[in-house]
Order: sequence, then structure tokens, then C-alpha cells
Amino acid sequence: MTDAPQPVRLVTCSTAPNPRRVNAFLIEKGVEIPKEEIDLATRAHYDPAHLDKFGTHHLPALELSDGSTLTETMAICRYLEALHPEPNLMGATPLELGRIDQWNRRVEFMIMLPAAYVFRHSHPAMATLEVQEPVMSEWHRRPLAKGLEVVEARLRASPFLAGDRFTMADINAYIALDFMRVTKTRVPEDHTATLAWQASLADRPSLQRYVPPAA
Ligand SMILES: N[C@@H](CCC(=O)N[C@@H](CS)C(=O)NCC(=O)O)C(=O)O
Repeated sequence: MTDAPQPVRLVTCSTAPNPRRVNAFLIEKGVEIPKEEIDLATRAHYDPAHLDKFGTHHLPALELSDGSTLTETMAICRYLEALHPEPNLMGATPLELGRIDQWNRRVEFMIMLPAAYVFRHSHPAMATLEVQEPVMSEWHRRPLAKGLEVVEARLRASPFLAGDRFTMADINAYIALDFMRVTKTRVPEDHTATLAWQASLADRPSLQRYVPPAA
């Protein structure tokens, strides 16, 4: 993969959950990419030059050495995993590849997405980015609770989401559950497997919350 275009710039907002997933992935890999931090509240990601370059306002967004770009958190991680295969985070055997993808998608669709709807349609800080419909926020609380049950059932049967080792699926789930706090949803007290799994990962450097430098 040495002739593959190399990452030259990661446009990110490290406090936001999707960029945070890529940041965690990079820390686990021990790989550094020059970062451009954007404060979403400034709407700098809607700048025409940014939209023209990346084709979307969504962060994270990766620029490569040949001038091309990649967006979508999992696509970026997939590319970085191909460039830097070790430590493996996305699957080392055919079955692991499938299992990790399965849990990545479940976490995205069953936790990340409903939590994002609850947050974006209710929180005053999101009013600059979203045409807020309170009903959208309330409606998504139930699928979010269901998603938590799915994760709890899995972690009662398995030490990590995709099997017996830490993978991208755990990064995704940990950050999704942490993000969920902004919806004032907590992991229920009787979800003991999820709480124990969270506690076991809490000191991992890749999973620490980003604290922006003082202005
Ligand atoms: N499907 C995309 C979602 C990216 C996304 O929604 N990013 C958020 C930050 S967590 C964003 O850029 N929001 C800016 C906005 O909504 O204006 C991915 O997986 O990367």
C-alpha cells in the first residue's frame, strides 16, 4: 500500500462524536495526521471552498496526498486500516470482518442515529445546524432505549461487542454511549454488562473526551 495516497489533512471537530471515532481509531493505531479543527457552531464546514473540496458538510473529512478526499467515518477508518493494518481493529479473519461490520452498523443505526435525532431536534446549541422538530426528538427516544437493550444482551454473552477482543465496534459503541449523555439518557442501572464493559474501557487513552485548548 506504499503507493497509495497518504492522508495529509483531517478536517475534524474533535468534540463531535463522528470525528471523535476517527480520532480514537488513530490513537489506537498510533498514527498522526495533521488536523484542522472546526467549531461547528461557526458553520465553517458550510464554506463553499470546503463543500467544493469534500462534497459534503459532514465531518470528519480527509484529504489525501493526490488531492482526492474521503468522508464518512467508517470509510475513512477502512482506508486507514488498509494503510496501517496493525493493530487490527476492523477484522483479521473473514468472520471477524463480518462480525465487526455487523456491530458497527447496529451501533450506528440503533444508538448513534437515534441519539443524534434526540439531540439535534431538542438542544438549543443545535438550532444553528438543524430545523428543529421536537416531535423528532421525542420519537427517537424509544428506538434509542431499544438499541441499549440490544447492546446489553450482546455484552452479557460476549466480553467485547464483536467477540473476545477490543475492535472498532467497541470504539463506536463507547463513543455512541458517551455521546448519548447529551440527550440526558443514561445506561439503565440494570444493564450491568454494559456498565462493566464501559468501566473496563474508561481509562483507554483513545476513548478520553477531547478538551479544546483554552482560547
Ligand atoms: N455519516 C457520517 C455522519 C457525519 C456527521 O453527521 N458528522 C457531524 C458531526 S458528529 C457533522 O458534521 N455535523 C455538522 C452539521 O450537521 O452541520 C459519518 O459517519 O461520518
